[in-house]
Amino acid sequence: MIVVVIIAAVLVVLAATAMVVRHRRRAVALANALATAARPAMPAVLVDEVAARPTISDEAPAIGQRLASARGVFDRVRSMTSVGTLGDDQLDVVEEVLLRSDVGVATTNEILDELRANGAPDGVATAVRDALLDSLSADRSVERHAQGGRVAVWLFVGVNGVGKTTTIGKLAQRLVDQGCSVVLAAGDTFRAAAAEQLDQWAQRTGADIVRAGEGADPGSVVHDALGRAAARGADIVLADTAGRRSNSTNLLDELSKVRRVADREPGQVVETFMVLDATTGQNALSQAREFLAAASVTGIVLTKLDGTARGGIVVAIERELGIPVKFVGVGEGVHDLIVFEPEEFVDSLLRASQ
Ligand SMILES: Nc1nc2c(ncn2[C@@H]2O[C@H](COP(=O)(O)OP(=O)(O)OP(=O)(O)O)[C@@H](O)[C@H]2O)c(=O)[nH]1
Ligand SMILES: [Mg+2]
Repeated sequence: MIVVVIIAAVLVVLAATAMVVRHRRRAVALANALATAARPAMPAVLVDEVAARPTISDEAPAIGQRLASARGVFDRVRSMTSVGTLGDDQLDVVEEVLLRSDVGVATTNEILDELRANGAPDGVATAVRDALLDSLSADRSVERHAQGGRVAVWLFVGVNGVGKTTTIGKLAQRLVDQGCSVVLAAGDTFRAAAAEQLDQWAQRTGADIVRAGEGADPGSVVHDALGRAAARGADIVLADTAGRRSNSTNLLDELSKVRRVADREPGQVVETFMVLDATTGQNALSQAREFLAAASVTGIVLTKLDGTARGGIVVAIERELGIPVKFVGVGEGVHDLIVFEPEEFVDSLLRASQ
C-alpha cells in the first residue's frame, strides 16, 4: 500500500515538472514568434533630418486617450469573465496578451505563476492589473535641485530619432510653467538642423538657449550653457546630445566627456535621462544597455507610447534595466509628455471603461 502511494506521489511530481517545463518552452517559443512577426528591422539611422514641429495641441492629454493601441492588446483579458481558479485555456490567453504587449518572457512567466497559484478572486483583469503594478514599484522621483548653489543639469541621451530634442522641448515648457528659469544646451552638434530644432523649442517655450555651429565640441556648448545659466541665476540646464548609432564608441566616449563637463562647477548633473522609443519594443532594451555604462542613467523617458501596441515594454524596461521610467511621451505636441504614474497607466490598459 505504502509503495503504491509513494509511486503515485512520484508520478504526480514528475507530471507537474513536465507541465511547467513544457509551459516555459512554449512561452519562449511564443515570444520569439511574436517578436519575429511584429518587430521591424531597425534601420541604421532612424531619422536623418527631423522636421521641427514644436506645437500641435495646447491641451494636456489624459494618458488613457493616447494609449488606444496598447489598450487594444488587452481587449481579450478585459473581456474574460472567469473568477477564481483559472484553466489552461484562460492562462494561455493571458500569456499571449502579455507577450504581445511586450511585457517580456520573464515577467509574463511570473504573472502566470501567480495566477496559477492564487487564481483570480476578483476577475482576471484585476489579477493581471495587480501583478503588473507589483512590477512597477520603483522610486521615480525626479531631482530638480543641485547642491551648494550649483546649476542643476538634466542630460538627455539616446540613439537617433527616439525623441530627445522633442522631450527637452516638452520638459522645458513644463519647467517654465512651474516658474523655473531654463537654459537649453544644444549639445547635438552633429548636424546643424539639430540646434535649429532646439532653437525653435526655445522660442516656443521661452527658455534660453546656447548653441554653436555644426561640428563644434559638444562639451564646450554645455560648458558655455552652464556659464550662461550661472551668470543669469537660472535654475536648470537641459542638455541635448547627438544620437548617432550607439555602437559607435566615439558617441559613447563623447557622452562620457559631456557628462564630465556638465558635472563640473558650476554645474551638477542631477538627472541623466535615457530616451527610448516604445515603438521599437524589445530593441529599445538592447539600445539602452549600450548606453547605460557610459552615461550613468537615472531615469528613462519612453516616447511614442501613443500609437504603439507595445505598452508592456514599460514593465520590461524597468524590470530588465532596473531603471525607473519617469516620463512617457504620448504625442508630438508640447504638452504630450506625462509624468509616469503606474496606476494610471495600468488602469488605462485594464480598466473596463476608459
Ligand atoms: N507620436 C510621437 N512622436 C514623437 C514623440 N516624441 C517624439 N516624437 C517624434 O519623433 C521624431 C524624432 O524626434 P526628435 O526629438 O527629433 O528625436 P531625437 O532623439 O532628438 O533625434 P536626433 O536628434 O536625430 O538624435 C519627431 O518627429 C518627433 O515629433 C512621442 O511621444 N509621440
Ligand atoms: Mg535631436
